[in-house]
Amino acid sequence: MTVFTNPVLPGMYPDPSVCRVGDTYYLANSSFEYFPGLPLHSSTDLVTWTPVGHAVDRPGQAALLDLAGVPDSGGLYAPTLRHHDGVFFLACTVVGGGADASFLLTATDPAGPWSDPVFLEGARGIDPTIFFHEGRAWWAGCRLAEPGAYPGQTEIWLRELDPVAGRLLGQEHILWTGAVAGAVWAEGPHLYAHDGWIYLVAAEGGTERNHAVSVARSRVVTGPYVGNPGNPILSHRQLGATASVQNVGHADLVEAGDGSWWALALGVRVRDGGHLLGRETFLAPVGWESGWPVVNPGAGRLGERGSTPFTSADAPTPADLHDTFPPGPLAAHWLGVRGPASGAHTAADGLHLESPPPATTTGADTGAVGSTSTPPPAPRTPTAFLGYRLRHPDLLAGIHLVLPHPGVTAGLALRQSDGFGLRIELAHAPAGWAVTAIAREAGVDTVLGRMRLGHVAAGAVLGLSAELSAAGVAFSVTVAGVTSLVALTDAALLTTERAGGFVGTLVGPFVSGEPGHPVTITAFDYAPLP
Ligand code: 6LW
Repeated sequence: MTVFTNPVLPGMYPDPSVCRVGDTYYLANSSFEYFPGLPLHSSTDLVTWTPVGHAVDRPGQAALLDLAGVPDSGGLYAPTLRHHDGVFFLACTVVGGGADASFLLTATDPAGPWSDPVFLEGARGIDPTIFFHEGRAWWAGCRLAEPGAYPGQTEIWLRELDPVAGRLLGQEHILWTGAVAGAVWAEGPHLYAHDGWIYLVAAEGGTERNHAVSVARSRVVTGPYVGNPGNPILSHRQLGATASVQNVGHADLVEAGDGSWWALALGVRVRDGGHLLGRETFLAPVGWESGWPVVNPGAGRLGERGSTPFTSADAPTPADLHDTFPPGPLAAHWLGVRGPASGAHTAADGLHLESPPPATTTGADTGAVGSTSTPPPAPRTPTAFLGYRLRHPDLLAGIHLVLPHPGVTAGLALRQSDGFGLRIELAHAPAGWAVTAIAREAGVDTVLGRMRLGHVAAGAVLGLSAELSAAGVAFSVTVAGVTSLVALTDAALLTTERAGGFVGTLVGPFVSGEPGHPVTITAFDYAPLP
């Protein structure tokens, strides 16, 4: 038995999709504009999730997907992961780039290599799913109904799939428009065979407070589907604004080896009316009653805790991180924005992070990949940034850096989007070195606090940190072993409720200013606070 606390996969891991191969479960999540994209985890107990890699981890894949051209919260949406005949299939959509289309990736080992994307002609909309049944393969997706009976009405459509050629075949079938009349965004469909029925599980209500999961069933995959009279089978919308976990929806079900069923769904942890960790992956048991799935029987919502009857083959991933950027490839927990962070290199003394030249950058925070036909959504300063997912409501994160060249600015950023974030930065002004804490809201920077350091010896190592708690975000600087508070500020502008979009907050080092002067970051530390 393994006891769990929800979320089982904390931090920005939305739109979970899960499949089982023998005793091992594999999980895929959305990753939007970040690279490497489409994180994959494995587990033997459905609780302890170990990173196994990313389905999009080559610059060439990012270029084919035009990741460099996607806006904030565009990019790689809601994937579906399935395993059939020894092959992993991953269906996904890239949104907002030049490509803006659904595609298929395949691999025989989830750790890779994954194929280049195969774009499916005619696969309109988002949230594709794949279903292998009785020797045939099917592809379903979600798109706006045109014309819809009301604004935001979507339809779940289905066609047969040739999984080898990556082609849709035959006639299209409209399966479902959602359970509740007037509900927007029936989306995130998944199909399952159970007890002589085909079940269609889909989210609806939108990924905000009204999010929910509903189910319909049919004797044949092409329909007609009849809704569960007990719909929705999962939501927290009825709990009201004070619930600590909200926006629950977008579930994928999996049958365990012992015949038990489980759901992985997204939810958000709310503090002061908002969430800034992004949409996280939660686990719930699923029972069957009168031919319909019941999520968390007897409770009807996600539990704070629970247990599975399985044991883990892996040790849990430690919550603390002390990364000294050892020579070699950058650890996969580091994310680049819209492509690999090209200004980042590991060396014997740590990370060398260098501002990209203005002429070749496509925007903040990115080592651009591929060609960019779409202009960036907002003017941005060329910045090199590496991001690490925040996973805890209370945490301390910091970097140590060697005093940089006076022509560059280096710091620690809490990134929500290009337009929204908080940061602390070290820069040289005529009066000497100064550390400044800055809030960025809707693209406008406001100074929160500044500390003049005056003369600092060349080669000195300084610390910059951000402490996140119910009190807000405290930015501090450490010079010669003395730590001083630079600013204490509200964390609200890191929340999705304020910044919009689909992603959680990342923390990590950034460098802007003159190219050609890499800044040495000797360590990054992250630790949850009690
Ligand atoms: C995704 C949709 C959703 O495509 O949010 O919560 C969208 N569900 O299914 C972005 O993650």
